Amino acid sequence: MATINPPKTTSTSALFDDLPTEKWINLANLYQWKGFWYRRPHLEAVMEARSSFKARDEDVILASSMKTGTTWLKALIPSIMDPNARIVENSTYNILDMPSPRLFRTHMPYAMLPDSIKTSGCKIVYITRDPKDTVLSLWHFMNSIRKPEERPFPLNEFFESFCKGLHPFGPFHDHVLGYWKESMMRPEKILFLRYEDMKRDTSGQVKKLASFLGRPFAKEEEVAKVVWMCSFERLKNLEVNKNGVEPDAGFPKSAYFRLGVVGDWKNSLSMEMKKQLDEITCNKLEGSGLDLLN
Ligand code: PAP
Repeated sequence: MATINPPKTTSTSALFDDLPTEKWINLANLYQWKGFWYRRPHLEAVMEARSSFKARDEDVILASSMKTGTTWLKALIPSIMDPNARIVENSTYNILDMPSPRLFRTHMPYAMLPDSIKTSGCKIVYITRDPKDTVLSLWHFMNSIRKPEERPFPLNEFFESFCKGLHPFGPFHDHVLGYWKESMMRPEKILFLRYEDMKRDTSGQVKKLASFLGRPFAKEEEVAKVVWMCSFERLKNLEVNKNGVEPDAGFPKSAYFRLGVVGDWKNSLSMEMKKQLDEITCNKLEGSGLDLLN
């Protein structure tokens, strides 16, 4: 599955001087553009995609904010579209040469997607998760690239930053709401999934996903096979995921398969943190009809 990351054609350097910028957990500068925060290479890719990406009607776009279940769906979608498909991890692909159906993944907010994705017949699958588990998953993930002699990022600061919406592709809640509202208006265009539903009723959600993609299963055994092929236990124990390194950003592959459960926040977030983030979530989602809390 490729990233929506076409080759650069224009210079965007001058623009960055004028954008609001903040330091994120002592690690990277984030730039704010049209209401969302990005690391510079991500924002450059978003801008390039907006100016040059041309969606095809047969494309499938997997969208999410960070650490909400993308890796799981990156396995499920190709398995459903083509049972013999292998997951491609190569963002240097020439996307113009890719045969249809092309499968893409992106963390772009809905409002920032290239127009052709919104107006063509392509389908979007969005996955989200309780923000308490999301922030904790992101914290562990960022710690996975710390050197052994370095201490973990302070959880308090990391959490506060997340609550303020200051994290790559944040604010989290605005990201979720963008796709949620659109999925309500165009359910045939956007399938909105929650990680918790996927864990509770994996077969049911996988069948729903397959029907949405126009590839409904003929037999129950096929569902069971895809569910097993893409299960956390199986993927985590593949040699490539135990020892490989993600080519673009250099993260160990094992960091993408940490625990894979619902409610791990209870082991690390204090009750004050839970209250604070739940309140933000309730306020932000009020009246939307969406419930994210576990
Ligand atoms: P990304 O934003 O870097 O792509 P993403 O795959 O969305 O990350 O999220 C990673 C989370 O999904 C991890 O959660 P955890 O930190 O709470 O454990 C990871 O363990 C979980 N995950 C990865 N693959 C699967 C899977 N096959 N089934 C269930 N959960 C999974």
